[in-house]
Amino acid sequence: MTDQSRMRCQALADKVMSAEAAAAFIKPGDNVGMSGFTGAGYPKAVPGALVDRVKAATARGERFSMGVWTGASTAPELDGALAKVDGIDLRMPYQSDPVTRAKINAGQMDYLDVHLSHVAQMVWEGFFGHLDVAVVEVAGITEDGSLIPSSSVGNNKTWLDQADRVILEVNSWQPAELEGMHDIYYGTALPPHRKPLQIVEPSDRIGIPYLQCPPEKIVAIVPTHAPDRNSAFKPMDSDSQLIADNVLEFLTHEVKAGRLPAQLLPLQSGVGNVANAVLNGLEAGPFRDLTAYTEVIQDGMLQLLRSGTLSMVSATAFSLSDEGLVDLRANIADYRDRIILRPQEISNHPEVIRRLGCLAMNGMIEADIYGNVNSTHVMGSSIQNGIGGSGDFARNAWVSMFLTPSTAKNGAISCIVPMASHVDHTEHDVHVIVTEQGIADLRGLPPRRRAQQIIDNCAHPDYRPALQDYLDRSTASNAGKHTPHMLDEALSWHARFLKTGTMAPA
Ligand code: 0RQ
Repeated sequence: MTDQSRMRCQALADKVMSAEAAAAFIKPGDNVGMSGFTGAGYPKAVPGALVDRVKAATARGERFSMGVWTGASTAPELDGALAKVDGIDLRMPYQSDPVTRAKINAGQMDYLDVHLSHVAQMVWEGFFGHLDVAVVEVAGITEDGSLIPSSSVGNNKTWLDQADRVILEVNSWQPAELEGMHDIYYGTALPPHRKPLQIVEPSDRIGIPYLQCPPEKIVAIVPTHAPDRNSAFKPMDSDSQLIADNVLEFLTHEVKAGRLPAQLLPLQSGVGNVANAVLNGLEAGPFRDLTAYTEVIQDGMLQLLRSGTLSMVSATAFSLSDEGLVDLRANIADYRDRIILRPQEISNHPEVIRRLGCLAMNGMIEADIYGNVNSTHVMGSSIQNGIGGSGDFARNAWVSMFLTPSTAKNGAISCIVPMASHVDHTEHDVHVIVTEQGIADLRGLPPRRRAQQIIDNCAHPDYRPALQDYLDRSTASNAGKHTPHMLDEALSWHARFLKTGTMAPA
């Protein structure tokens, strides 16, 4: 049944139908732009109906697969379910689903790992082909047909602008108080017609609270009442606590040195447990009245808003655990004036990040001794998630921090290695590396001094002697060279792990 308070537009009433009927508007080979960002605001009904269509086609001996484009990661019932039935032939721009990951790494699905701020302009330029259908969750449709965005914005504006056919899911489970929280900017243009974005504080609004879509493009409206997918955060372990403590100490030191104001600069915090732990750590620190210009709002951010540590946050999506969601729904009247959700091309816009001077804190898989960072590929070849927004922020931040425990897989892998097996963030974009062991502040240091800092301060003691030996022998055998490596040994640590199950020297 349609919830009249959410479906207020009488002119669109005849477009209401079941998910099955709506899914019939999607054809094999279509490119489909879906809403969804870190488990928030993804369509809840049409993907399941699409899975049934794919299964029926397969049973008839036909192939039914699509290009699936989103804001970022979605949920098992979208990414996982469609991947499982081989319904996706190309996925972009970010995923974190185990089934999708396995299909990509088995070579059965193509994946484009794209900077999140680049997606909209690359779609306008046509690099991914034409967008046939948009499937977008909204929290409601107003009397005049304006769309109330849901718990994420992501690329929805671009999907609605570019798609030939639009399917809307109106999810009455999403809080009604979302109305008014969003800032959708309609002034974007391609060069040479671009204008400066007038965001000089994270709290600045430059757009309107609604998404717009020409009514003649809307082919189906599906009422739903279903929760977002939420991932629980792991309980804070001692490594995460130590990393958080190290970040706090660094920020305090920067304030003392006069390089950061007492209210710091707008925070950006990446996905994952370590990032959430750092936010929790800030709660205990001396800082008040902070702001965040970031991509996702995690549990830790809500807690900081509640206590006043954070005065406001600008992002593109929520990324909450079950407890975080209960908190948001219970206190949304209090939070709503201090949260702005924007399209990801604006939340992650290099121009704004550079102007505001964001403090970027992102997780990583490994860093090498010279400061090159791998965020995406395990052992150089297997995609984990994707670069997401980490490059948008790292490249343009005032201070770009990368955080990781010093080892992975119970100590069998050192996250500090001689040479990164894949590079997402070069030594030029990585300012500070933080592990539970300590901090390496690489700013102003030439390569060999960077290497010494990283080995001394960040590497696990079990791996420090071997890393030191690598640096010493590389330096000796390359006397006078700028960034000494022994190419025959550079990736031998990864090769040793693949052969023996540990990077530890025999
Ligand atoms: O494997 O899942 O099998 O246990 O990688 O590692 O320690 O749980 O860390 O959840 O913080 O994720 C870089 C992936 C870190 C994330 C990454 C294995 C480890 C584990 C996950 P299991 P942890 P986190 C803006 C910011 C890119 C996007 C981004 C990420 C799994 O932070 O996706 O920054 N970043 N977005 O065991 C082999 C190593 C390893 C390793 C860890 N050196 N070698 N495996 N692992 N280190 C937000 C958005 O864009 C949405």
